Amino acid sequence: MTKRALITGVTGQDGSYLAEFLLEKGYEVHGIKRRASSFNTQRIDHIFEDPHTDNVRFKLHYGDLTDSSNLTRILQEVKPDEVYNLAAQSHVAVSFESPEYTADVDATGALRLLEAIRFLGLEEKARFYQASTSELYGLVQETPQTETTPFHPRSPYAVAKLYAYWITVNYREAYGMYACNGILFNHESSRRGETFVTRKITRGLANIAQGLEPCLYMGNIDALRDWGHAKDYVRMQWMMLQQDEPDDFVIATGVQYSVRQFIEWSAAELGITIRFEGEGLKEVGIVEAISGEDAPALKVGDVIVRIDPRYFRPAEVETLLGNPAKAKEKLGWEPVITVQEMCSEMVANDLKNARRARLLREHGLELPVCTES
Ligand code: NDP
Ligand code: GDR
Repeated sequence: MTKRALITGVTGQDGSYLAEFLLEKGYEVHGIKRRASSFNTQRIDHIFEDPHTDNVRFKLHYGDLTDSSNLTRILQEVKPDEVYNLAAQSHVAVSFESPEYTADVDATGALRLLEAIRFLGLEEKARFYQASTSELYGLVQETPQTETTPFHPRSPYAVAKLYAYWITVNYREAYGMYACNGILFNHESSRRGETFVTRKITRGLANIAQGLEPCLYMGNIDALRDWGHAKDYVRMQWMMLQQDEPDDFVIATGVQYSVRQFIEWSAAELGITIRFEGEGLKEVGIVEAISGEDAPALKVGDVIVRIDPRYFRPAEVETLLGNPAKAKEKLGWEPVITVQEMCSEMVANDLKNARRARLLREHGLELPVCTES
């Protein structure tokens, strides 16, 4: 029997990789996409199947985590074996600007899905994955963080995700549902949203190197994160739903680096040696040396990184480091792609985009380069 999966957030970074992964495994994959005034399916266009053809295995449904009746109807129609709840207002800084909306989508949204599964009597059939997060640890109580480290969320996003975490545990305990939390540490890729720090850096520096932008404006570059590759992490989301018993798992690499280091690596990928000078808001990143031909717009001494207080958060998560021992032992999971390999992939992708934009500009076919991030 072909297994059927329903993915909320299918148009996002993880949703797109997970959809690819499940299609390769032979699943029929249903995704929920939001109505938008412009196309929002760039990450999944390559796996789109014309609904007019036979044996379509990838199907999209309009929906929103704020709309219970819509979720209930989709679940009733699809009757999935596995539900992956990846949809969220996922930007921590934005959650301070839109706390109520973030709670509605990220906290109540998870409840709406779980309750719809129960209401339809699907709780014995449908296995449920909740996209939980290392942001739950926030002000960390223990390093490295494990499944038993106490939580102390530091943003409206993290507080909303705390509710989603516990409501998932609660439905497992109260109704015997196969419901799991993946407590995932930061994971990135060339499909990462442009306003998350890694992508902002790789895209920003590639644009600067090609003369499309003058400078990268950053917030707290001393923040430490445990970064992995999204492809490794979606494999784990599926593995969690294939066990005999439901459980919660930390997914991380067990290594942490600073945002500053990620800037240095990304610059090095472009042949730029960067030197940081000054302190606090006055700190700048200066080009110290250039090799190769990827940064034709730059010269030694150019200031290409500055600090902008706009990108500091009202409450910061300074450091995160996960211990994935349980996932390794119980599921045999290990990340394959290193953070340096990931950085290299991301810079190569953004350099290709920047070169294309520069060529268009040179031929008078200029595309706007959005620097707001
Ligand atoms: P993205 O921001 O790339 O994707 C979020 C997805 O949710 C998009 O498809 C978005 O749609 C959709 N979405 C947003 N709001 C709604 C809504 N109201 N109703 C329905 N869909 C909605 O996130 P990632 O792929 O990076 O992350 C996936 C999940 O994992 C998220 O829940 C995130 O919080 C969580 N997480 C992510 C980590 C990471 O490092 N990437 C780490 C730990 C947890 P649209 O494309 O239209 O915007
Ligand atoms: P995070 O990711 O908040 O950890 O949440 P993000 O990449 O936004 O920030 C990581 C760290 O970098 C610092 N930082 C900046 N961040 C952004 N976005 N822009 C900047 O200019 C900047 N300068 C410094 C931040 O302050 C922070 O410390 C991500 C999301 O994917 C969540 O959905 C997910 O739950 C967690 O990872 C795990």
